[in-house]
Amino acid sequence: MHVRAAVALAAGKPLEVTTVELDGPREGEVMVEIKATGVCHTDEFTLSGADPEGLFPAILGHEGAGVVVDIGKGVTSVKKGDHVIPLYTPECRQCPSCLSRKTNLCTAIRATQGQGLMPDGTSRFSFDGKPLHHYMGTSTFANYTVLPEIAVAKIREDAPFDKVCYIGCGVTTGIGAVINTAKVEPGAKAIVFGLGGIGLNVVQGLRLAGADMIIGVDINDDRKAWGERFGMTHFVNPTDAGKDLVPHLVDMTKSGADQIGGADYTFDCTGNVKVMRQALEACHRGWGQSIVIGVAPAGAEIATRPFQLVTGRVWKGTAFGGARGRTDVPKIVDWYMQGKIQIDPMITHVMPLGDINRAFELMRKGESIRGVVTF
Ligand code: NAD
Ligand code: AHE
Ligand code: ZN
Repeated sequence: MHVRAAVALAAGKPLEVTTVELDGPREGEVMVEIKATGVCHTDEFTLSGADPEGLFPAILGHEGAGVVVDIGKGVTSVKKGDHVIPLYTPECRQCPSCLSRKTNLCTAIRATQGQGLMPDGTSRFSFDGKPLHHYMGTSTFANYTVLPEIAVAKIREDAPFDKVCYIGCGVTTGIGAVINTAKVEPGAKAIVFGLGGIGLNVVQGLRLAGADMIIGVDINDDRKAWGERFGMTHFVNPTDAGKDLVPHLVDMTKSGADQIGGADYTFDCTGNVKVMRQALEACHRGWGQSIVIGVAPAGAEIATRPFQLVTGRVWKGTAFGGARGRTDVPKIVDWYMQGKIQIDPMITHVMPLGDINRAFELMRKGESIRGVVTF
């Protein structure tokens, strides 16, 4: 069938909005009509050419929501008409990783997903008779897409697509990093580096977890008001603190008898490896944990003095906030519908597919929190 899609033809080029061909779902696959999709910084990271796994031409997009319109042979967990959120981290519940209960990183289809292909090694999308790559197993920058059954989370039907699409990545990643990965406890002191679409969700996750001190760090002063809106208690612009950023942050966290200072938890939501180092070194000696969320460009490496780890700081990373998608995503949709978490104010721009390049431009300029495309 013909579908409307934004195609990434080459790295560094704007997406081309055009009509492409989509084949129906094969065994174990479902076709989803995408109703809305967010644009995450990871889409920009891949489009820019910085992603070592980036493939072109491809249909990007991994933060969608929609309706199942067709199912392949053997599909049992969803049916036509179900509302779903595509999962770039699937949950097969059978692979060694899922069965370990130690990680959300299901390995059932990761190899083919990284090659831009469906699990059977082929693509469902084509353009001018040539195959197009899928992206992160989701390819939500199209009004219809095909996904493996294990890569969709069934959600309640009263949830608005143009809001809950954000749960497909940003919301779950930020809140999940706090709850699942760091396991932040009430009263904790935390620092969030980067107050964009992910960092603000870390902030609201910290508030939900009962953190006492939530310091936000961003080079964009406009982000102070944004952070405060979701629970941030202090703001620091690193440009003002200069080289003394880490000691400045450590000083801010000193209190009473504890004159050592340092945060219980820090989160990198920038993808900048220098910031990742600052985040680790701003942790409390003996127990502080730093969670890497940001995705760094090909070739980038992190560094610190091993002494930072010897003295008890812990460096961790998280993908999709440690969430098991089919199990956890419907619950996060419920939290939104119950008013426990906010999404609406973070969606600063809504546009049709034809304007999708504007969502990328707004993000590059720091003028949006989340741009959402509706179909
Ligand atoms: P964004 O562009 O909305 O936000 C990034 C923020 O970081 C901006 O506010 C920017 O001003 C700030 N920033 C940039 N450089 C900084 C610096 N040196 N110091 C302090 N602040 C700085 O991006 P986003 O959508 O929030 O994504 C953030 C990162 O998280 C990206 O690297 C993205 O690829 C990654 N990500 C990872 C996961 C995961 O599962 N691990 C999921 C989603 C996104
Ligand atoms: N392909 C990149 C890494 C990209 C990456 O780390 N992606 C995150 C999700 S970012 C969502 O916005 C992720 O889930 N990683 C785990 C995985 O299996 O991809 C690279 O550097 O090669
Ligand atoms: Zn994302």
